[in-house]
Amino acid sequence: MTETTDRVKAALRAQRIETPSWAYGNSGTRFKVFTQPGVPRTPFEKIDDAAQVHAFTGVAPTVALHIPWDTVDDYRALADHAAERGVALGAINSNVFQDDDYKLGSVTNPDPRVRRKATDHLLDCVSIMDKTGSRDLKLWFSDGLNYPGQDNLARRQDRLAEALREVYDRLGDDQRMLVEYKLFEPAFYATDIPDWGTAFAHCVELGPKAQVVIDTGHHAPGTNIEFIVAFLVRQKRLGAFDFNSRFYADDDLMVGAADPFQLFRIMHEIVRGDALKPEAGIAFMLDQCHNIEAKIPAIIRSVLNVQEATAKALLVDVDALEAAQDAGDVLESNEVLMDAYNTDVRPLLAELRTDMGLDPDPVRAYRRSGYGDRISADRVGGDQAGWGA
Ligand code: AOS
Ligand code: ZN
Ligand code: ZN
Repeated sequence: MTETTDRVKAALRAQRIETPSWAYGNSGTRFKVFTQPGVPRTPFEKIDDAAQVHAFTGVAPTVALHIPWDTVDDYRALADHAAERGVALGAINSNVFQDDDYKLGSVTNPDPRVRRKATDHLLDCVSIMDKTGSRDLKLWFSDGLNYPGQDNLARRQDRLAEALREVYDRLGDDQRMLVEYKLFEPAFYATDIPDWGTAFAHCVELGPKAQVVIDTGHHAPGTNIEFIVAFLVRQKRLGAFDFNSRFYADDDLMVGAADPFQLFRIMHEIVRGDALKPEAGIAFMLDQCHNIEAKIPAIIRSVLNVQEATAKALLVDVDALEAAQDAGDVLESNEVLMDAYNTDVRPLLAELRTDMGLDPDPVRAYRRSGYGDRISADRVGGDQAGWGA
């Protein structure tokens, strides 16, 4: 038991979870943005908040940026600021969806001028990565069609491939592009990268620096996401997760809140594929919006939820599972898996945090710290994240 505990603790200690800058700002739905006191007014303040999440959890040392929401004059100064706060800048998220020009698409737009503008933005993002030291460019396209016949589906794939190639060729040796797919929204009839298969095919065509991102909220209800994880890990094409949870659509709620069992199943495939360690190259990012709950403690809660699912996945008795699978024992295999899922890992995680010099209860420790009261008093006129992504 001690040996297992030590192994599980070592893996959890090495785990890294990236938080998104936009989750710290105000966000909402198309009906209403409820503003909260103390939200960051600048990218620098978003980093200050992200540093709190890392300080209380010990496993969230990087912050993803979004361009242009986090545009600053001096990216090196932002990176230095992050370092002073004990964190670093993570993935750069591009934005080719919020300009009027993109009504009919960005890189797939029928108008070559708009395509050029969108591709140039993506290239600019790579230049920003050169300054921030970020490894990953995350590409999400809102491109798609609302009506059959609106545009030529196949030609849009050609335009997409052309833009991706140009950006891919601009990447440095240590940089990657992460291609995100989404079944629907804002386009409702056809999305240009609707599923993992489309993202995967483009990545294979591009080369090894192109990897797929799985946003857990971007599938049809009932999709077996852990299958996608297992497949992409096996193909060495899973670059990142955008973790969040959903009841109906792309809800962007706290990961592990709607379906902790699904999160466990996903992490089980990660552990089975030996893909948890940072060297495996999978970025475990959150992509969430906290519309009604307090943001920093919600992000801390999300990190803890990922840790809990991971701890359970690490507790699966692999020898017993494989023996049962090889023997074709359906019930026993399932029971071995469920035993791990049903384990209360909270005491183990509390112990780990104490070992790491952290408070065993990060959410309450954050609340007690008074940081929330301080930012509410100090920051007046906090900005909107940009959009309820
Ligand atoms: C949109 O639905 C996607 O989830 C994007 O990953 C993301 O929220 C956006 O790119 C944030 O910048
Ligand atoms: Zn996403
Ligand atoms: Zn999304």
